[in-house]
Amino acid sequence: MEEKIYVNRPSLPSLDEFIPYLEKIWESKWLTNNARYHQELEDALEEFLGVKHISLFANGTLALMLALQCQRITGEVITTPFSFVASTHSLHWNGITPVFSDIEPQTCNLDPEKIEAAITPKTTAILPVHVYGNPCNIDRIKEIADVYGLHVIYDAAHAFGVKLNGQSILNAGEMSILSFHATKVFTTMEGGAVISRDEATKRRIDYLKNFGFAGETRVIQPGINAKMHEMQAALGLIQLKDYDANRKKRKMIFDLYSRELAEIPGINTLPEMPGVTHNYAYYPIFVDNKIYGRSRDKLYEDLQKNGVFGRRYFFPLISTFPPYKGLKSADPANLPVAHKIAEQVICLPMYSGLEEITIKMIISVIRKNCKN
Ligand code: T4K
Repeated sequence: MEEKIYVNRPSLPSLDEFIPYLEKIWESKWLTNNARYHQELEDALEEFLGVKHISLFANGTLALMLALQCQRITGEVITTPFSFVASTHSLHWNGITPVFSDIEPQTCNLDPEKIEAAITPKTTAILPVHVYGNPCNIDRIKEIADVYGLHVIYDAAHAFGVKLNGQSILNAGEMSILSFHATKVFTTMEGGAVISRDEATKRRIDYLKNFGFAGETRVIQPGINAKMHEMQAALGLIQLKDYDANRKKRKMIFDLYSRELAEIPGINTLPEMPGVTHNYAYYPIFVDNKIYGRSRDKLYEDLQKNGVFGRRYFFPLISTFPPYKGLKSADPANLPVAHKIAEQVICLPMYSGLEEITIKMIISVIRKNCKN
């Protein structure tokens, strides 16, 4: 096969749609620092996502780092090893010690029932991740946080547009962060956001991402430059118009995968989550090699030989990387479920431009490999 099939591809608007926005930026000579499109995108996203106080960022990693900084989180923070490495790096950059806690197999998210055992006198917060956009058990996490007086900041990088019982999942916890990276279902090339609960917190976040400036001459905090610029914001405005149509296409792909893969022994998928409006950002499969008859890595290689470049999100676990593997909580004995899942997972290609013929080819490679 000539063309490579990647795990993700951005759904871009036509250049003709983008050019008028660029012309306006050129005319105005306002390129960044909370200019017109930046303001318009904040308003549009608040309305679209059903959240109140959004602050746009240059990327999701800076959004996470500053959310933690804003809440003055220190000491130890309980988090998941099964995520993109930026989740834990954001703690490290704040001088915080990550404490890894195991995940639940049915969602791949932090297992709330394991959290209490990880709490110490130094614990100040929980940093859960809505992995693949599947909501964490937000009620149980809130209960634990309330009992122990902990902050909760959600890494919602995968959860753009996700709802639980009709309500945005981004309103859970004290803050949520989003990523608008090129690989996400809503992209500004690079980009991200922090969702705060009140105006005062949003103001603090906005100071922090602009060097700590509160006005022309007053610096109130050692902030950083984490601002989104006008070209990113313009792309976001156009992307938003296409989001629902693209989600509909992803849902069709998701359903097709689910129907066909259900018949292949040893290929497991995540169970339905009642009450969830999904964004269909990822399609993870979990290879049970005893039943399937081949290892995950063998299937991964065979897919690549057929031009299909899925990804093993999230293998290796963050807790196995050199900066973190020496931590007591990184001991594999503490994280058996995460280790098992990281050894089984492949995220299959999932994006609105994926054609049915390609999906059927991917499924046939998976079926052909099955030794049962
Ligand atoms: N928290 C979580 C839970 C996250 O998943 C992420 C990011 C963050 C925090 C941090 O947010 P950001 O600071 O990134 O906003 C990718 C992304 O770089 C990363 O944003 C994302 N998570 C992570 C899950 O995936 P890689 O190293 O797998 O990306 P890459 O470049 O290999 O791209 C994957 C595939 O996507 C490519 O094979 C082809 C396609 N692609 C990629 C790019 C960059 C395109 O078609 N066009 C593109 O421009 O990390």
